[in-house]
Amino acid sequence: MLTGSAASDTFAIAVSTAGDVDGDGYDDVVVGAPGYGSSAGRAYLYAGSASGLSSTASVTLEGTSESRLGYAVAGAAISTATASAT
Ligand SMILES: [Ca+2]
Repeated sequence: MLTGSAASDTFAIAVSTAGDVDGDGYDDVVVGAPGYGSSAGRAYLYAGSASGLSSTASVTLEGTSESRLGYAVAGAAISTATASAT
């Protein structure tokens, strides 16, 4: 089970398959939590595997104040984010 860091995060208001971002052959999932940190927002990438989805985010992106990052997420967005995080 995946959970946000606080009730006000609105964790998982947006969830999308991200495709196979890390290229290991298993589809990964991106989850938005736009309410995180006084509406700065966060987006999390969870890696898929043979045993299922990881319960720990492999990538966490955080928005700036009031930006509500993660209000909507899609595979293309997290692919760009991953490229800048590596
Ligand atoms: Ca993958």
